[in-house]
Amino acid sequence: MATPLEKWVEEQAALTKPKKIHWCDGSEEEARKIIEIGIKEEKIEGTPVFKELNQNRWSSSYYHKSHPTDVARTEHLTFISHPDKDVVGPNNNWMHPDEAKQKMKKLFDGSMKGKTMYVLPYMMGHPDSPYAKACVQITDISYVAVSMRIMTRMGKKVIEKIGNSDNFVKGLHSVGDFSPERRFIIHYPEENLVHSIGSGYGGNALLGKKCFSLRIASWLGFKEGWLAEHMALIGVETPDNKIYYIAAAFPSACGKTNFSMLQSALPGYKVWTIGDDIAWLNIGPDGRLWALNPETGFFGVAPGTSMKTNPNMMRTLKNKNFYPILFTNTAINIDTNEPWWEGLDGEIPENLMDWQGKKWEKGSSAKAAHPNSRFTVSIYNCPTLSKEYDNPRGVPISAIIFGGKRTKLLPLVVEAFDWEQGVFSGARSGSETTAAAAHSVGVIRRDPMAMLPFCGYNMGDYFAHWLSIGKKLKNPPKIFTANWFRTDENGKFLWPGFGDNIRVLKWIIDRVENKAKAKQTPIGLIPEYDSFDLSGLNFTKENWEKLFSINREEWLQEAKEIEKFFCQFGDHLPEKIKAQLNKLINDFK
Ligand code: SAT
Ligand code: MN
Repeated sequence: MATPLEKWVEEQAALTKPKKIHWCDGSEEEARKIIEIGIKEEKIEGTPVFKELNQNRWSSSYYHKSHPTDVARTEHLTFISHPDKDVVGPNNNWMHPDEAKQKMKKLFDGSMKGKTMYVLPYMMGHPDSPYAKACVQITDISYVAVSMRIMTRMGKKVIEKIGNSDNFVKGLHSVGDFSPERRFIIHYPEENLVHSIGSGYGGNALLGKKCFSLRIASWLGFKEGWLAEHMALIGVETPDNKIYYIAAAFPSACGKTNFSMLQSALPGYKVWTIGDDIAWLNIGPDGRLWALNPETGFFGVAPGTSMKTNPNMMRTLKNKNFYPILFTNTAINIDTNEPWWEGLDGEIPENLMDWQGKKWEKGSSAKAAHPNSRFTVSIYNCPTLSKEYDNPRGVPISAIIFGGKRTKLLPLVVEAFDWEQGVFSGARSGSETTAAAAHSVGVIRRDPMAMLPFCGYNMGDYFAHWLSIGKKLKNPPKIFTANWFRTDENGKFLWPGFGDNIRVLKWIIDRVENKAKAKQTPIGLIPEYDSFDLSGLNFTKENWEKLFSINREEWLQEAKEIEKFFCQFGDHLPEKIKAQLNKLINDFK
């Protein structure tokens, strides 16, 4: 008798009609074979899926050039499919499951003809963790099969774990013809199911990542009493060898990966890495908040990564521990066959091939590496990996940080008065769009808890869920907001950032230990000048005042915009969040 898993795979094969089916065991040997197939057989518009890079300088590294229209997440083609539109909320695109299923059936029909169907059994979370989830993804491209080996715990054991049960998260993925017109990423939260077609790009195609571990998982968390969050997870070791665990939410392009492996500028302090993108937060048996990273790898932005900005990532990329390492849409040094990107250490090479496979003209204003070019590398390569990373329980959280990029308005660090106000400060947070889109520089995109593209249900209910988690915690972690990006009147960054962000973490820990002084303001508690470690930094009191200044007019304007944003959630917006907004306005009047 076929198991529910076997039956499901058979049904998908009957629909997509692959040439053959390969059940992956997740071994290194298998990954080598699949990469070989990607080099020799599989092609995207005539280009092999993989190309071997210089193995002497970048061991186990391979290059992948994606379809040129397929270089980022496509939020407008991403849907939550549930019978009730209201439940899905204004923060998601909605499609009725009947319509979605019908549409997808047509698109998947025969989509794997002539191709291999890879069946990938994987766990999100440590297999011994009570919080882990068993999943199976089907895909038709070697790149996704190999990426999933890096990003998740993949292997036969998962099949044993699933056994005869139907309790596993299902993901059906096909690159189809890569056409944006036939590209859809559809989540069915009631069925723990994701359909993805038309894209091979990370967040669209590695279904364990944003699709399951955030969108579907946020839904599970809402029903089961936990939180799936877009957060980095670190341990900060103090000079007396105590380790404090901190979860930090930042929107894309705010340096979350750099933060997760920060090299401390303060002697005696050290940051241990647990995760750079996703954290699952559970209320432990002791009533504290516990967190784990369900992933096992980094899918990081290459441009800007260097020995200066993130030395530990450069070491991770040169580590031989775990096979393989993938580079997607970077440039390639033609003479040495090494990956290259803007911001990498050293001279710009003489002969570069750009991310579209064309010779790059030196001095050209076009980028050689795509701005969203990526590396995919195992977390086990990371020299700062925390000893607690594989602990099935996760780690106890002492503090939560909500961040964003705000060149004005928001001080470097602010402590919330309590959980409720902390949830409000996460809910109102936003980030400025970057200079990449010239017309929209400085535009604020509200991005509550950095979850706007990833919360799988009505965000008003999500705020309420956050509030209810706080009520259930015996000793809720302190909540902070952080902003590394404030500028002075000449547009110059006020704060050095990177390794110096440890000073902010130190103040946060001192607050957790009731050791540092803080000053009350309408938006929360800010550091007293003499309670914040600026030792060894040439940082003037004048700059400090600018970094922590709170401008009444700007905040009243901000409050108006927050109100406008909140409005869309109608009666799903919790009264307590409304009350927090009113209090903010009154305190400034
Ligand atoms: O969604 S991805 O994981 O591909 C990248 C991101 O964090 O936005
Ligand atoms: Mn992310």
